[in-house]
Amino acid sequence: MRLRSRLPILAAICLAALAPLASPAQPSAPAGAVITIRNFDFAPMSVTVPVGGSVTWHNMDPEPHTVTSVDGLFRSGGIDQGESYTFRFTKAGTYAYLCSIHPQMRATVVVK
Ligand SMILES: [Cu+2]
Repeated sequence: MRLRSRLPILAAICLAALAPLASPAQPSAPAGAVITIRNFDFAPMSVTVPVGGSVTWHNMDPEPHTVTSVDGLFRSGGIDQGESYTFRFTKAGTYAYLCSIHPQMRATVVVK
């Protein structure tokens, strides 16, 4: 169990060591993503992050929104204008979410 929990750290260290050899197109650290909430839309509507990556939603609208996963994994509560919510994804999968206040606002996070 203990060794298992260290494996992602070891992998990150290995990736960091190899980063200078990689092409510039490849990120050198586990990437995160930022999603802007504006005009009652999530932009971009689909992001892909690696396992262990974080996604931050930033609300630009003068209206509160939420980030609520369809399967119940995460639930931001109201995010006011200028505020953010961050969630770290630890398992691969495709996560559909919506704004619980405006359920027509829907988007997806892919973790792999
Ligand atoms: Cu909303």
